[in-house]
Amino acid sequence: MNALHSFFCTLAKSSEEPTVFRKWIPFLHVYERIKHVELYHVIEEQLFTTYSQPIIDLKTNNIYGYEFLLRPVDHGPSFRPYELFQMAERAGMQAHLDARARIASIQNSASSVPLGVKRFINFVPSSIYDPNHCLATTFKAAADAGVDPKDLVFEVVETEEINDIKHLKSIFKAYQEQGMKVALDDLGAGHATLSLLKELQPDYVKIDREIVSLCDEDHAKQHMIRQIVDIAKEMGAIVLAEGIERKEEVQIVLQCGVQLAQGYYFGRPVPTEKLNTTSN
Ligand SMILES: [Ca+2]
Ligand SMILES: [Ca+2]
Repeated sequence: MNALHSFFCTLAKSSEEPTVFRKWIPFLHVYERIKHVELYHVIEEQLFTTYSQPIIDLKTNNIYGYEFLLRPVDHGPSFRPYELFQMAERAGMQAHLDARARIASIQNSASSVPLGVKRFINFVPSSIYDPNHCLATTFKAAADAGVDPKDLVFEVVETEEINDIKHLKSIFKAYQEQGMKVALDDLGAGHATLSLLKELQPDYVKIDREIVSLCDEDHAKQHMIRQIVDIAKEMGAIVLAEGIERKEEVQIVLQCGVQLAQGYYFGRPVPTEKLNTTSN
């Protein structure tokens, strides 16, 4: 009985939650934590690490930055990042996971990425209910790790439906007030549209891979890329093309005026600690 009791106490605990609320975790959250106990342990014991994928400046061919991606640790339980985030949402642990993932990215970048090279880090807007309060640990982690705020770019995570623009603007503002930058991810995919781009005025725009893939064979895609570049230029935002896999795509996005590129053509995600930083 004692073992069972302690098991349930563990499942009902999340270190981001104030102690006073721990007894009042909704049943559905506890149910999800039991149903996916392995994923629960991944989040609670932080059995994840970060991989980094290079972002190239097409003008200089130098590494401009890296996007940080969540991955399982060696010899730990395997998981797909989106499944982990979906489970975390259903289990009431999304804010906890999102904050830990941001902090891990910042800390891992500190030892492996040189000063001046940008760190693109994903975030889930709905997990940040009060920007200044929820991001305090992120800002502290950056200061403690000695990461220059200017080198941090926070991008709205790709699967998130953006239905509260006012809220998202307040998150962008909180980051920018710290001297950090913000990016609109997956532009051109389901949720991220040109009108949203105009509304949000991010520092960076990431064009979704769906538009970039085979853009050399599709005039409608090229038109869309040029449109995005024109709008971004007006607001002073830097444009990045995601999902580049072929030389032909590099040539087209360059012709369209895109400055940054990311994709397997330039490099796959690798464990952050294994980055070859000497090339910078
Ligand atoms: Ca992203
Ligand atoms: Ca993306």
